[in-house]
Amino acid sequence: MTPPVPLDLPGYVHVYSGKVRELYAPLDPATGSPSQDRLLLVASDRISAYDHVLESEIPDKGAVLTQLSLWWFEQLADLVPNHVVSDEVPAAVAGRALLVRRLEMLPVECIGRAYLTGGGLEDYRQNGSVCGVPLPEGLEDGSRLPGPIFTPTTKAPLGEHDLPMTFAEVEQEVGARLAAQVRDLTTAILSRGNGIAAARGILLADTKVEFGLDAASPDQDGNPTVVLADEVLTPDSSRFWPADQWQPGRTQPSYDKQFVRDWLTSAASGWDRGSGEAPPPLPDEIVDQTRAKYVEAYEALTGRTFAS
Ligand code: Q0Z
Repeated sequence: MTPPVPLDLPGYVHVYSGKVRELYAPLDPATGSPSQDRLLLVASDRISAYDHVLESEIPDKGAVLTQLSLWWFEQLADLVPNHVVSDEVPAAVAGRALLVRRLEMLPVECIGRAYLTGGGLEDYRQNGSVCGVPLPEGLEDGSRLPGPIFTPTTKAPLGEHDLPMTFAEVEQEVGARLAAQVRDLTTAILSRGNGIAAARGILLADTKVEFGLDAASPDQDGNPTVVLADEVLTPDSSRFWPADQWQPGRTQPSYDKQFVRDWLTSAASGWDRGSGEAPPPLPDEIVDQTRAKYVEAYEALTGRTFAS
């Protein structure tokens, strides 16, 4: 796999590459040294499927997800402060980047689940519980859970898979007070998200959120403020399902990636998912249909028109 070349952004230094996003640090114009308290978070148009980053890009995907995340941060602002400083960014990344507060990130992927699928379903089938949270018998792929649950994982290095954590393990990592705080915030964010999405015909099966600490602004008790970071309630961090096609007992169609998955696993692609080979480039028609689904999700959720 060839890693993408980071953009040359004058006034910024590249600090990290994720699968489909990049992090930069602004340079202090006076000293030329990287900022210690700000980051530029840039979303690319890259897309992953079946654990591969595809060579085909989806035009405007980075901008749609950035604008959606920004909109969700506003919808959630009464529940939790967020890391956004500004959407005024270099022209080369206009619309698809945010300037954010640099936080001390908690070493936990905070996952909330409202429906059972994916890794949660595997854990349930083996143990009758997910991350130690006991669940009723008889649930199937896509079942709605009795209530939203917190199913944290470790943050594995890039290329490795995250592992389920129990709540007790999160407590050991960050302390009991913070563990309870991020658990309650994660389920509150997912519930708020589902409340808003339901009215638009979309289910949010699960979501991954990340929190950081802002030591510079202590809360009422003098503890560092817990801040919602990264991206929030985007199709890359959450499973979006069309509500009218929800049918427990099978794999649910994905709101955004279904055309990609269906084509990659069809005879037409000539690709064998189990081969370890890179998937082939997507046909233009699959790219166009997928772009339209991202825009449709953005417009349905926000009630805004996506302007590229
Ligand atoms: C986010 C990631 C990538 C995008 C670190 N506010 C923050 N403060 C400190 N660190 C982070 C954030 Cl958001 C942070 N990530 C994940 C990687 C592009 C987001 F390459 N890693």
